[in-house]
Amino acid sequence: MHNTTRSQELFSAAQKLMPGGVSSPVRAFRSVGGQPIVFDRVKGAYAWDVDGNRYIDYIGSWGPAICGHAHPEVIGALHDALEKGTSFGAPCALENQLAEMVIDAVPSVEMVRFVNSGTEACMSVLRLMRAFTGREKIIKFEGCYHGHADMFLVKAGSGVATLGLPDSPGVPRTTAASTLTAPYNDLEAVKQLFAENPGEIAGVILEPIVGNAGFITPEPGFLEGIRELTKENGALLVFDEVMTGFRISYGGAQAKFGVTPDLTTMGKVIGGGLPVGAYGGRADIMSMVAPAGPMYQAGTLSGNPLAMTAGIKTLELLKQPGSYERLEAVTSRLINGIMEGARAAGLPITGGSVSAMFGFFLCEGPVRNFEEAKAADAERFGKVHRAMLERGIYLAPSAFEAGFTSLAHSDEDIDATIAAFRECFAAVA
Ligand code: KE4
Repeated sequence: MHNTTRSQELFSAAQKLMPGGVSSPVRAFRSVGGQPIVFDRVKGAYAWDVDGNRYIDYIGSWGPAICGHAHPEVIGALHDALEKGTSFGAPCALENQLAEMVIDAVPSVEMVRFVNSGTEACMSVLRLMRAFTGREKIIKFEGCYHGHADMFLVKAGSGVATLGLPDSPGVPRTTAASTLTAPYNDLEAVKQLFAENPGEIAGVILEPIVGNAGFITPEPGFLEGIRELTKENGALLVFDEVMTGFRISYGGAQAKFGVTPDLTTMGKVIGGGLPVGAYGGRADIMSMVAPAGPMYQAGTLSGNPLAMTAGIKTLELLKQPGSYERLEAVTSRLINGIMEGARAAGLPITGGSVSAMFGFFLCEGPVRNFEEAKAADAERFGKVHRAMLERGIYLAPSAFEAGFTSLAHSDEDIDATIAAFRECFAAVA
C-alpha cells in the first residue's frame, strides 16, 4: 500500500468542514471506495498528492488540462495578466480575443456569451431556447449531464449517476415535468416525444459524445437524425460541448461529425483551468440575450481577464499543427492497450476513444445508452480503480465518467499505464 497518511488526515478534517469533504460530489470516491487523494500540485501529465506520491493523471481537472497541467506558457501569460489586476467587471480586449477564437473555431457559433461554468452555460442556453421559441419543454437524454441546474437533474449522468441518486430532491415537480427524456442513440423515442408534444418542445440538448454515463459515442446517423427532427418540428438543437469542445477537434464534436447545432455550450478547455463557461450560436438567437435583447443573464466574474488569458493561451497551443494528431495517436494506443489487457485476463470489456477522450465498460457491450452502461460491472471497476491508484495511475473515480489525455502524456506514460492495467485486470479477474 502506498502511504496516504496526510491525505487521510486532510480528508477526514474536510468532512467536518464541507459536505462529504469535497467541493464536487464525484471527487469523494463514493462509488469506487477507498480514500480520495488530496492533491498538492500538478504539472504536465502528473499530479502529486500531499504525501508525495506521483500519479499519471487521466482526469486533467475533468477536461481543462488538455495541454498538460500548469503549462509554462499558460502560467507565464497568467503572470503577466495578474500584474494588470484579477478582475475588472468591465469590458476588456481579452474577451474580444477569446470570443473571436471561439467563433472562428466552432461552426455553429456566430456570437458567444462568457459565463463562469458549464452549468451556467447550460442553464442560460435553456432559457434562451425557451425565449426564442416561446415553448417550454426540452428533451435531454438519459445519462447525459448538463450541470446541476434544476431542469437538467432528470435522469442525469456524472455525479448524479455515480451516487445512484434517483434525481435530486429540491427540484420542483413542475420543473422536472418540462424535461422529457429519451435513451441516447434512440431516434424513434425522440420522434415519439415530438409526436406526443406537438408545438411544445423548445429544443433538444445532448452531449454529442457522452462523457457522463461513461464514454458513449453516437451511432451513425443519430446526430444527423436529431438535427433533422428538430428542424422538422421547429425546435432548436443544442450540443453541450462543455466536455467535447476543443477536445474532439479544434471545432469540437460538431466539426468532427459535420453536424451543426443551433446553439453550443462550452467550458473546461476554453478556460484553460480557470472558471469559464460559454454559450453561443446563431446570431439571430444570441441577439435575444440582454442587453441586446430581453432574455436576461448576467455574471460578476464573467469574461474575467485571468480566465480569458488562460483560455486564449490554451487554444493557441491546441491550434498548433499536429496537436490533435498527437492526441488521437496517444489516446487510441492507450485504449487499445487497456482492451487487450482486459481480454488477456479473460475479462469482458468494451470501449473506445475519439481524439483525447476515452472510456471503457467492463461488460461485453456494445454500450449505446445509459441502461446498457448501468449493466457494466461497476464493482469490479472499483477494484481496478483502487489497484491502479496503488500503481500511480489516477482514473476518474466512477464508472460513469470518461478519461482524458493531454499533449503532455508521453509514450512512456502510456506504456506504464497499459502495463499497470494489465496487472490490475489479472489481479481482479
Ligand atoms: P460545470 O458546471 O461542472 O463546469 O459543467 C457542467 C457540465 C456540463 N456539461 C457537460 C457535458 C459536463 O461534462 C459538465 C461537467 N462535467 C463534470 C464531469 N463529468 C464535471 C466534474 C464534476 O462535476 O466535478
